[in-house]
Amino acid sequence: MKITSAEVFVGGPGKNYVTVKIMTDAGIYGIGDGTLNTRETLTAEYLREYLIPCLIGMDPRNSEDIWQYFYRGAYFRRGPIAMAAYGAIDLALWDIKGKIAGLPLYQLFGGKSRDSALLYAHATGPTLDALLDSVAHYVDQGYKAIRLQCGVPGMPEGGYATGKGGDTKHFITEYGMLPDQEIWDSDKYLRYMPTVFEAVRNRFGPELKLLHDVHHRLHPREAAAFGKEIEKYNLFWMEDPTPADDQYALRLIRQHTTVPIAIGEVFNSIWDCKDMIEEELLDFIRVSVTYAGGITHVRRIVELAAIHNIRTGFHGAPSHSPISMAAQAHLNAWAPNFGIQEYLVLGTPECDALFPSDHLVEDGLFYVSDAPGLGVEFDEKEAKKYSFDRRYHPIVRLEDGTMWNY
Ligand code: CS2
Ligand code: MG
Repeated sequence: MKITSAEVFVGGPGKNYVTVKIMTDAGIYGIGDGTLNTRETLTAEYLREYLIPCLIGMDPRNSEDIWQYFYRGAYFRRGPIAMAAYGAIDLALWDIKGKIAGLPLYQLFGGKSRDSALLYAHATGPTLDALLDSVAHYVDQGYKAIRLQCGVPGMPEGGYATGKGGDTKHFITEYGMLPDQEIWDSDKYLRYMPTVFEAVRNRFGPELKLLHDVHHRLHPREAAAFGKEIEKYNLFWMEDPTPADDQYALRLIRQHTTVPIAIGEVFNSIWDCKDMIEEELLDFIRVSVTYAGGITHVRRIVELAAIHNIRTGFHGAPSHSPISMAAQAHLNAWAPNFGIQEYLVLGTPECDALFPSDHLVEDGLFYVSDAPGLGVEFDEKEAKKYSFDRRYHPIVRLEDGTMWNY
């Protein structure tokens, strides 16, 4: 069996999804997602200019060897762009493998460890009242786990994922045509945020699983003190308390608090998290199949995490297309150390038309499809409606102008 051609598409409803489609001489094809939010065309070019020419003629069934060929063969290893490109190909090759076998991917990983996977939704509000409405909205939809982001009095509206005015129930971060600027003040945030958890617990009780994303904004000592202070609200996790590239920061946090720590959405390889996993400095690993090298590489991270009692909490921001969400759904169905899945992406009619599938979300749970392979289609006719639209992440400054971490 041979790969005969591969194509890359960039675009989608409000998103620059990077979708790769790999064709074979057996008539079977596979699709993969290589969307690297706000740098999408770079992954597309990496695929078109460097990877696809080598792929032609390869046997698509040898997904491990093809992964190693690209990873070892590049000499300059890793980095989100390259890893997202290898990931896109890897997903497509696993899709092909599943279709050859006539089995959903979770069966090839080892079968189902659970009937459905717990999801968490994003509740958000520029004010506490708006946030409480947003939480109520997701509770009504049956979500059992909800991430809380709330505007902080004294800081301009719209700071990290908290929305500005209007209906924030369906808020999704908008990315500007040039970088928007946010202002941040850790002291104001640290004083206010515990009162938000208190209000949510008072209204929604002890059972709802609550998550919170600090988005890399604190110093290690601040994060340690914050974690200690919010222990009584029994959070499911505190995410990215400090800049994720500082692996040592977690040591200080860990020494002072038992609040569960989730980290890893910006990691692109096992080398970014191997030490923290082995030192057991985190509770949830948040890599994604998109920019951490696909199923082949992420499975290695999941296995390492499993022997250290660390659970998964794969990244599922809206920049992931339904293709990588599907790949993660198959891993979630199998992984003995599954924790939770972030969920926002599927569900709009435009997105469903572009990526038809029968994966099902009900009552805050994800039921993986039994269709062979990834169980997602890609409608090329629909894809013609969309084109690349350059977007940037916001940048963040402190009140005195100092650059900070988005
Ligand atoms: C966030 C992301 O989902 C999350 O937890 O941290 O929304 C993140 O801001 C984006 O993925 C950046 O592209
Ligand atoms: Mg995050």
